[in-house]
Amino acid sequence: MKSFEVNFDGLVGPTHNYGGLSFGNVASQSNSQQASNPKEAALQGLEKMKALMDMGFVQGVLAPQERPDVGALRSLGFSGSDAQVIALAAKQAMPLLVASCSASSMWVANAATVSPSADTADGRVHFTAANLNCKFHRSIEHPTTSRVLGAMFADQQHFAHHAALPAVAQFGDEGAANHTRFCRDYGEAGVEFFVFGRSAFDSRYPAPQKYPARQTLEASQAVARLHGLSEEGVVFAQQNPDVIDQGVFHNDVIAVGNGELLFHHQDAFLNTDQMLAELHGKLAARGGNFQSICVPRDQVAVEDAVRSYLFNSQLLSRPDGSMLLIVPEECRANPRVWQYLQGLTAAGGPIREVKVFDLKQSMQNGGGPACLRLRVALNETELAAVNPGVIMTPALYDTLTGWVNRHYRDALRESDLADPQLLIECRTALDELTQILKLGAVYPFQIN
Ligand code: SUG
Repeated sequence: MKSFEVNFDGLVGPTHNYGGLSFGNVASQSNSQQASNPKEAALQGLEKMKALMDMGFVQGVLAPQERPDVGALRSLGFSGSDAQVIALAAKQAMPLLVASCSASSMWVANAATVSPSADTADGRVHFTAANLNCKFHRSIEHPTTSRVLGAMFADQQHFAHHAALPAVAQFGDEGAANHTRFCRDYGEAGVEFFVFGRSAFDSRYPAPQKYPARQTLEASQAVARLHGLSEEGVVFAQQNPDVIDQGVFHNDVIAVGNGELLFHHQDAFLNTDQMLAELHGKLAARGGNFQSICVPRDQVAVEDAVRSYLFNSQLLSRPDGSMLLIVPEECRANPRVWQYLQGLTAAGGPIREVKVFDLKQSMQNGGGPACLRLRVALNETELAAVNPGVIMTPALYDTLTGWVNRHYRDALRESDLADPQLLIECRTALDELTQILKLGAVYPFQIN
């Protein structure tokens, strides 16, 4: 049976703004308070989805969330009508209003961890929504994420959904941003690679000194258990704490994998040789031939990787067996990174082509091409069981661009977040979106 890797991209929400909310994420911190352009952000994302669809990849869409999250503000003690809740928060605790307005659910690589049916004990595709509990503005995403994923992958015969892990730092889970799957073919059993930043219960693992390690070993292990993965089908590895302290807040800022290939920076991991040997051995036992491309620090420094998001790229398999790398414009702007990429594609290795996309609106908050997509490997039967409303088509692209152009503002500053009209605009847009994507009622304003 044929199988596919489907990329579900997060549609940028109408409140996209630069809140400076993510300590440890260099772009988020340095662009704080700048004016954003939500319309441009959403259109840039849609452009990438369309381009992948046009290249023949199966492309999906993941809906944004209702913001400001009035329910989250109410849970923090603000009361009255929705407009009063927003006004009170703006007056008394602006940082909380900003957090409740974040469109951060666009970075759907953090929405969940997904294990394809070929890897799981019960032969279903498993999803665990990420608790994202390192940052308040992201910790409020998972209830709606679960409802949206449930509406997209509703057939229980094929899809199993797990609630987010307990919301404590010991089980900090950032979803697929720290998870990669290696396989010979998407439909065959593979090796799932979980990268963690620290251990919550075992002090032998070093931790970063400056910035938080968002993903714990214990969270990764829990997800692997929930999904029914076998010991032969998983590898756990620790991220190098020094690179977390340089702004690598997720592993997908320093490594990307696809098929049998891991593309990574020299400084990405601890105990790299041992880890590569384990990946090689486990994939070989599944009939695969693991390969890795290590980018040396003397060609691309960690700082260049963080600024350009070279590794926050999409590594895609083409029908002829070669691979394509989708990178953000910032890679072309960095001479060392661009030179490295020229050499990489000329070298005759598996990565033959680089395509560049302008995702500046998202990049300024630390979200590149890889952050914007959730990968779901599906066989033909499973793909047929996905809600067809969320699969990108030329007609859906036209509908969504029209929808964005009608509902989104082209400038948003912090002071605009206190405007009660923004909530009304967001709800009006999302109500229409649930009909476009055939999701049913998934938002708090629709179900409460
Ligand atoms: O969690 N930025 C996100 C970026 C997530 C990137 N995802 C992956 N690497 N997979 C984060 O730090 C910034 C929001 C703000 O500052 O307004 C933010 O949440």
